[in-house]
Amino acid sequence: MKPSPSPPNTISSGLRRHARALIVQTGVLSVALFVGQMGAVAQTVPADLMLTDLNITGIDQPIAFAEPNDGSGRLFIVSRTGNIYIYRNGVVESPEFLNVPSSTGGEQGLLGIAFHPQFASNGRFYVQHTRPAGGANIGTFPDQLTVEYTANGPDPDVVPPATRRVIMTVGDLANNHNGGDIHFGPDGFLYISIGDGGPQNDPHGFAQCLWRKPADNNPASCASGTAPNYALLGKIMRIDVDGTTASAPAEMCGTATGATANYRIPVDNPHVGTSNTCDEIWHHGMRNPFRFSFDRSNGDMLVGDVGQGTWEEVSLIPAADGAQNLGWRTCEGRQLRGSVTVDSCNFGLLPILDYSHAAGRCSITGGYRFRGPIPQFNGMIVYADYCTREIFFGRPDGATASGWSATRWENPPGTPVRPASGPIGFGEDLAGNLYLAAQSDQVYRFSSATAGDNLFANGFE
Ligand SMILES: [Ca+2]
Ligand SMILES: [Ca+2]
Repeated sequence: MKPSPSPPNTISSGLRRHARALIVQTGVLSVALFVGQMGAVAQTVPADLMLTDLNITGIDQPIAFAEPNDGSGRLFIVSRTGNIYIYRNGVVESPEFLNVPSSTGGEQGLLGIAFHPQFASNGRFYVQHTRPAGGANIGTFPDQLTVEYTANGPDPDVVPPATRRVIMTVGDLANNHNGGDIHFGPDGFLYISIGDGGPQNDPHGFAQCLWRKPADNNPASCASGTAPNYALLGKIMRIDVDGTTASAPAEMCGTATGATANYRIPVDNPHVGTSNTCDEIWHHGMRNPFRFSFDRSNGDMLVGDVGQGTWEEVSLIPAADGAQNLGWRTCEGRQLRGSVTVDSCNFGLLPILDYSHAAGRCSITGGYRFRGPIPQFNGMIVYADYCTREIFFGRPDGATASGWSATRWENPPGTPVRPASGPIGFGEDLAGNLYLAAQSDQVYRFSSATAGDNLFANGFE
């Protein structure tokens, strides 16, 4: 039977299973969730909150984590230099789950992983990575690719590379600002972040352009011109990977026009039905949305957008609230780009939290809204700075212009809690435990001996 585009708000049987699991978890956590929703004073940092080093060795630049809801107890850890590992029973297993050959210069590499909501039955998962050297690329630098693999077969701990299918291709012009995070939303659609292409100050104005655009150093020319045309840079995309499109129309910008696309456009995407707007786009106006996440309790999206030279920012976007413009390159944080005048930006969606490059800070990683088994910590937004290695906790305060404020994690007071090297990724397991990956191959877990953090140690199925 020929598949048809998924209607909005329809939940497949597999997703219903997933939804039931979430309801079970929500029920157990209901007291903590209620407290979290009370707002300003609910979230506190347990005095014994720790950044526990899992003493993992042999993973080169861990950057992303994911746990499929398949009962296997496997946590998957992505190495930026191209491998995906299985972590189970406290051990990194050998051989690796899969190698994805990738370019790794600058910020390129294997950057994210997402398991299909029905992975337990269909074996499908998705990665975002930079094409290895030697391929035919759209731009002057290797393309950013969204790729599917299938883990079915006699040994599901190893993936046949031949199951690879390219889903989406985005051209690039520099080795930085590749975004690269990838997650399924609670609606069952796949979301992918990509930066403005680089190198600095979005010279071509891709982030504010919703259409195919030449690299002409003219942000005002948001129109299809002489090929190659760039699109989808500086955006978060939303696509349906449960079907194909036989002949991609021009409004599908992540595949060649007229070719078979290995995805469909959700019918309620915000730019469907308007001309000269790429239909994959969910949000736009970002510089480098290097890491984003979904709040597992309510589906809100949290975007950490890396700033230029002055401000780093975190935006919180309500679930299903598409078509947001996060303001880059007009604004940086809650300010005009490069301005030190606080709250000088009145363009686009303002971030709930930002911080300046004072005191050596340089680049945001994260974050997540903590929903794991440490009840006092529930609802806290967690993010980190790559250069200073400081970790910040954000919470609603009902007082500042954004309604949110953040504090640096210190223990003892005055001494920041830091990973041993620059933080480059966060991730959750099925129980909501939060992990932090650091540049020089460390993996940490947020834990609290007294706050019941083993409550869901074996998952909630
Ligand atoms: Ca780039
Ligand atoms: Ca359109």
